[in-house]
Amino acid sequence: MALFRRASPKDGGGKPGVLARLTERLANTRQALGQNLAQLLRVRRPVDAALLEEIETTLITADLGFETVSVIMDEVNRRVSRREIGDSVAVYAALRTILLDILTPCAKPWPQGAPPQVVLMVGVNGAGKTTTIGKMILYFRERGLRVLVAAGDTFRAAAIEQLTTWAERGEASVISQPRGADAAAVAHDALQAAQARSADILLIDTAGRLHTQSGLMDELGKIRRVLARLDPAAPHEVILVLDGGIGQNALAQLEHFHKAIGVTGLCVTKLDGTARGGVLFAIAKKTGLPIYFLGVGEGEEDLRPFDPEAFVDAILPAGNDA
Ligand SMILES: Nc1nc2c(ncn2[C@@H]2O[C@H](COP(=O)(O)OP(=O)(O)OP(=O)(O)O)[C@@H](O)[C@H]2O)c(=O)[nH]1
Ligand SMILES: [Mg+2]
Repeated sequence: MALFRRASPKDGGGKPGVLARLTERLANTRQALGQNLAQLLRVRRPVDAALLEEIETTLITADLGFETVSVIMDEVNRRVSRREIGDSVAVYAALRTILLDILTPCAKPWPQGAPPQVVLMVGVNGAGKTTTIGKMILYFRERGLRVLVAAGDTFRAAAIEQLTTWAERGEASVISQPRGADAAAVAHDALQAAQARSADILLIDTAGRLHTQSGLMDELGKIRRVLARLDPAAPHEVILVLDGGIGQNALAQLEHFHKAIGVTGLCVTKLDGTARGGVLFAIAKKTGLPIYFLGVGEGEEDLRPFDPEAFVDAILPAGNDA
């Protein structure tokens, strides 16, 4: 599946290019990380302890997390002592490759298997689950897939309406039951419908929940068991939707959800308007889980298949010109 294009000279005229739009959306993270590093490293100077300390502080401030930063700094130090890095400008270039290397293992194409592929979307309240599903409906439909959605958030009538509005835009059918219904029953009906209608992909919305709400966490297990009765391989994917704006807390959420339901991949939302996008490096380093999509806005075009090079280019431009 073609992931999003890198910027090319053709992007120059008229409509801003894909990379330019991503750069604009990630402006706050670019400022926190790229511009601060560029300021520090743009003027050629020798690498000394004070400079290394300033780099470390900048990385921590940009939400990369202590552990990830210490791995990065170890690598920078190694390269300095091997004389691969001679000055501040070389440090900037090295940081770009080190950061890219952290993200690259997490860039995986969307997995494909025998249809219907069942995708359970989970996360805390307001993380962006329903919006991401809405964008995914359009994304997969554009690629010729038959999409079905399940309104598994049965707590609020508004949640069902929100999902239905997105589904109408994407000409996808919604399987729902009245508010208060059993979410596992909705998931069961939806998979039966997906099988009967030869859908390619079934996206199941769920209510937001916290790990402290054990009843709600158990409900995810029930959904899983009910789905497996109809297809032992279902759900094929359990996607945790993380709000990128919460910084390091995303890691704690991930741990809780992983323990409760087993997460197979991630979508990180709301990377627009936050300076905390550096958390992506911490997520990648600590989990190694596939990151399938980034959310960089509320519109349908604001779902980006994860492209580490484009992400690094957007927040840490080549040529030290942030
Ligand atoms: N700026 C921005 N806003 C987003 C993004 N993704 C979602 N939102 C907004 O975040 C708010 C919450 O999104 P929802 O999709 O309703 O979140 P949810 O996880 O389904 O929430 P609950 O169902 O209440 O748990 C909405 O106002 C969305 O428009 C994003 O990538 N960028
Ligand atoms: Mg929702």
